[in-house]
Formats: sequence, C-alpha cells, structure tokens
Amino acid sequence: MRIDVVTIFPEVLGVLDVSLLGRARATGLLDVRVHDLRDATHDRHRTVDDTPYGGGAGMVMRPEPWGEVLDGLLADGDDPLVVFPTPAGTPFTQPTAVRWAGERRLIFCCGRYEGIDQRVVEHTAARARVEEASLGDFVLNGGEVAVLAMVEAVGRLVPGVIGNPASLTEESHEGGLLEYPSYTKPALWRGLEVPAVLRSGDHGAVARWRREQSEARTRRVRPDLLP
Ligand code: 6GU
Repeated sequence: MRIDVVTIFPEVLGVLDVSLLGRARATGLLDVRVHDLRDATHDRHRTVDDTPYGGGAGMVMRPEPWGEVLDGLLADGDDPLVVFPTPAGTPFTQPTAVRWAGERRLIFCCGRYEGIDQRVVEHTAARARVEEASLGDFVLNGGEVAVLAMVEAVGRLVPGVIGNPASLTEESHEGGLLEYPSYTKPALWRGLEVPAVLRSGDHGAVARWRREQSEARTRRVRPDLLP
C-alpha cells in the first residue's frame, strides 16, 4: 500500500520509521511518502496560510499550495482515497480502518490552524474519492497526530505487517465489545493473583470468562457500544 502524507511538519511523521510500521516500510509492505507543503509555495516566506474571509480568529490554509501538491500526487494514479483529517469530519473507527486497509493508495492532507480552504476539498472531490475524518470529539492543533493514529490503525491491518494475524481478531472493537483483561507470569505478584480460571486449562471456561469480562467492561465504560 502506498501512503502519501502532506504536511507543514514532515518531522512529526518521522515516528512512522520505528517499530512495526517502520519494519513494514523497510520491507516494502508500506510505501509511506511524506511531503512538505511549503515546497509548493513560491514566495520568499513560504506562506501557507492567510486570514479567514468573514473574519474571526486564527488562520486558514491557502488553497494554491494544496492544489499544486494534489495535482502532482493525483497524477501518479492508482485511484487513491484522499483523506482530510478534521475534527469536523466523520468519526474514524475500526470499520473505517478496515475499509481503508483495502485501498491500494491513501493520501492524507494535514491541515493546521483553523483548517484548509474548503475549496481544496471540493476541488479534490471532483477528481478523486475524498473523506473528511475525525479521530474523536476533541481538538488537536493539526492533522499530523491524527494521521499518525490513522496510519497505525490502517497499516497494522495490511496483510503481512503483523506477524500473527490471529491477534487482530480478538481485540477491542473488532467484535463490537471491548477486549477482556490480560495477564502473564508470575501467577502471584505483589499479593495479586491471576484469576484461577485462566490457569485451569479449561478452554471453554476461559472463553466464557473472557466473554463475561468483555461484556461487563463494555457495559461499565462504553454502554453506547451495546445493542
Ligand atoms: Cl482528524 N484533526 C484535528 N485537528 N483535531 C482532531 C481530529 C483531527 N480528530 C479529533 N480532533
């Protein structure tokens, strides 16, 4: 899968070089390319923002550099899905990650300040498939950290990126319930015991206990996930 990220802070995306995704990049499973939006500016100050029409606080990203960068990226073809991370977008959830993991190519456009001139989204949507996506109901200073989360959630679903694909199926949100608690050795630590059922060797009892734990935890912290 090819992933292009356009940002004025390319160094923030540097953490994609480490850990699991870093290995996937090194082995060629993920082809992540980070682009500096300022390379598409042509004034001495490399200006990317300006004051909002209609007034108000903050700055808005000017459309011209975005148009130039997206012209170049879309010319590479492969029917990419273009993502604009924004707190005003559709919630990004595990089903979103699964859907995006099936794409051949993703382009992430990181806005800063009060966002990107909306005509960039409109113009891009006339040439490509476009989604505006939000990580949740809170505000970040820009799309970069949101894209790190989205790329990690999507990248680990790409076949071959995770060594043991079975570990993908039991985790939180895949089955609509939160994950059950996990334990490892030692069986007794600082006076706290691992639940006996997990050491019983009774696989049916273990599965039932985990199911109950998942349901109880979901009822307690995320009742909105239950039918
Ligand atoms: Cl995708 N962007 C920004 N700037 N803030 C957010 C977000 C995205 N998702 C939640 N908050």
